[in-house]
Order: sequence, then structure tokens, then C-alpha cells
Amino acid sequence: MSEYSETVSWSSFLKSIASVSGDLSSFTAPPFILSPVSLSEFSQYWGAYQDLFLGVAQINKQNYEAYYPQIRSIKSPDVTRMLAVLQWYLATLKCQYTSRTQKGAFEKKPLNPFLGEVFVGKWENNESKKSDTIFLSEQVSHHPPVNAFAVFNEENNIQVQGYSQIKTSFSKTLKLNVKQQGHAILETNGNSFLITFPSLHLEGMLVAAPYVELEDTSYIQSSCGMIWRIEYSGKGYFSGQKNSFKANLYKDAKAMEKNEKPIFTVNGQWSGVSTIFDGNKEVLFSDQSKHQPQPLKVKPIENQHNLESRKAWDDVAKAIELGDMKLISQTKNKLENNQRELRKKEAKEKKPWENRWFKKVDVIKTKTEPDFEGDTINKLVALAELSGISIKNIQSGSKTGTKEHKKATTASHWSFVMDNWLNEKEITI
Ligand code: HCR
Repeated sequence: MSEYSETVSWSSFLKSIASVSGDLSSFTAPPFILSPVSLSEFSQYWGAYQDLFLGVAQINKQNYEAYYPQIRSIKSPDVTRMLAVLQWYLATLKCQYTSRTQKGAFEKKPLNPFLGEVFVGKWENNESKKSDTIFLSEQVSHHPPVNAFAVFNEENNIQVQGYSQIKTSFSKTLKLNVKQQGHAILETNGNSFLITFPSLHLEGMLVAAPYVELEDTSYIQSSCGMIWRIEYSGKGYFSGQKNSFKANLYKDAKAMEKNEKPIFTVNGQWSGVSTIFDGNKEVLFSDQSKHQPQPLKVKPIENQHNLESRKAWDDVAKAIELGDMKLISQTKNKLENNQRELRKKEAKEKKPWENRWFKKVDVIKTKTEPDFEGDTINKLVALAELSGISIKNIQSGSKTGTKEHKKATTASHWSFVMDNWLNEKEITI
């Protein structure tokens, strides 16, 4: 329970959200529930655990048995890679969904990024530039809000890219439900992995301490055929603990659909400790407290471009920190009006906004044309086919057999264009 739970403002806030439906971005929240951080910063969590991320790239025939000495039945580098990808992925979940609610803090409404907003930085690994991991995030659409991201390390030959579009809705019981569209694709040394996103909801609203709980299922499909099915639950479903999950590794999607015996089962808390069944023996798989997220290095605001998130939102962020509602709306209105003017100007001049580092590719259309855009989009199509996951613009991880898949007609996806980044003249890291 937080200090706000018994205040009049929290109860009037609860009353006001009861009347909101659909898009949370159109809802004006009181200052104490506003975060000074833009949602465009959230995708940095994909790279935060540099040791685990780069570790995936270093697995080979010679060293794969040494990665998980406690697990005796690992038979190939592919299996070690699947385990390492899961371990990295679980760590990113911890960052994505719990990093703002540590030490008594609670989830707040992040700033809603404007079209073209970017957030960039790097994780420095040692002296050479090639060994730095670069992080790029770009708001590629405002209505609906879509954030695209890429995290890559040249020296280690590893990259994860993707995009997320969220849909929020409040239930009658004041639960905030969030569904995600989009995916992430991890590529390293000839291996690729399609990662779908779970649904989530906020718990703790009635006691003024909202936190994220994941729900349903997500998948990690590898180009080697193997697939992880990860099921999420809160307190009391699989166990008495919050942030619980159960992940089954199958040799392929067919074995998963037929509910065959998995190669491995991992159980536990994605924000804490998990164990793995090695034959009949249960051994430790991952302990999140043993890995620390590495902070992203971001340029000081004075050296940033006007499109860079922290510079663009600086006045609003300061007003939020002061808790000054009048100043918050003044500074926010200024930014939003500037954006409206820009859109009008673009419409008048018939020059629509051009995205910077990401390109929208229509998978259905391009599949029938010889100039199929971008290698990664090819991989997305191939991985989706292997897994039976829909390539259409519906909830992340939906299967091809569902009603939603049959009804949907579009399949456009955001893809990172490395050349655009290499030719970037204005934004620096
Ligand atoms: C739900 C959420 C906004 C969306 C955030 C997403 C789903 C965005 C994509 C990222 O890759 C993963 C991610 C992580 C965040 O945990 C999730 C946010 C948590 C809270 C925030 C709500 C909109 C906050 C609402 C606050 C209430 C009290 C009004």
C-alpha cells in the first residue's frame, strides 16, 4: 500500500479512470501518477544485461558444455543457445517490467512519445568502438503509438531489433489491461530467434501501488527449429509467488502442438530465481540477483538533438518533478501544439514525415515481389512459418488458427535499416 492510497486525489483518480476506455494516452493523469520518462526509453531494457546478451553470441561447438555445468543433459550448442536466449530474455523481462517499481516505487504513466522522437545511447564494453553495443529507439508512429528499436554489437555479431504497439483498456474492476502487437528478432552468427510479447495488466491499483503482472503465453522460435513456450501467471496460479512463469522447450512447433514431452522445463519467477528439470533432478537455472543491468550511456541534454527524448521533454519532466499541474499542461501543450503544426505543414506541402532508421514493410505484398525488403523481414517470415505464429497485424504471438488471424487483412512490420543509421548525419551516440 503506498502513501497515496487513502488520499482524496487517489480515489478521485480511480473514479476518473473508471470512465476512461481504450487509449490511455488521451487521459490526463494527476501529477503524482505521471512519470518524467518517455516510453521511448523503455526499449533500452533489451540490451541492459550486456553479459547475458553478448554471452549468447559467444556459444560455439568448443565451449557449449561449459555454459551450464549444472545441467548434465545438454547435447548440442543449439540447446545451450536456447537456454542462454531464455536466460537473457528473462533478465530483460525483469528490467522491462519491474525496474520502475523497486524500493517501494510504483508504476506511473510514462510520457507519450511524439512522432520521430528518438532515444539513443551505448553500452561501452572496452576501448574499441566496435565492441560498444549501440541502442537506437525511434517513435515510428504516433497514432497508433509504435516504438521501434535496435540493439547491436558489431564485434560480437549480435543484434536484436523489433517494435511494440500497445493497446490499453481499463476493466470495470479498475484493472489496466495491456495487449501488445509486434515482436523482437534476435540474430547472431547465423542463428535467428523470433520473440513474441506477452500481455500484461497492472495490479495494486486499489492500494495505490500499481505494478505489472504478465499473463498468457509468449514464444521464442529459433531458426534451428526449437521453440520455447512461456506461460505467465501472478500469485496463486502455478505457485504462490508473483511474476511466476513456466517455460517448456520443444524440439519443434509440431511437438509443442502435440503436447509431447519437452526437452526442458524451467519454472520460477522471471524477476527472481528459476529452476530447470534435468532428467528427474531439479537444479538452479537462473538467479537474477547474480546479474546486474549495465546503465546505458546517454549524452548530456545540452549535446542532444531537438528530436532526442530527454531534450524534447526536458521542460515537461521538470514540471512533473515539481508536481506543478499548471506548468505540466503548459509545457506539454507547447510540445503537442508544435507537433500539430508540423503535421499540418507536412499535409499542406504533401511531404509526410519520413522515418529515420526503420522502414515499414508489407509482408504480404513484398512476398509476391522479387525485391523482398531486408534480410530480417525474410527471417521473420521464415520463423513465423516454423512456429505457426501469425504474421498479420494482430496481438503478438497469436496463432494462425485463430479467428483474429483469419479476419485480419494486413501484415506490415517495422524493420531496421542499418544503412540509414550508418549514413545518419544529425543524431550522434
Ligand atoms: C503498461 C505501461 C506502458 C507500456 C509498457 C511496455 C508494454 C511498453 C513496451 C516495452 O517494450 C515493454 C513495456 C514495459 C512497461 O512495463 C509497460 C508499462 C508499465 C506501466 C505503463 C502504464 C501505461 C502505466 C499506467 C499507470 C496508471 C497508474 C495510469
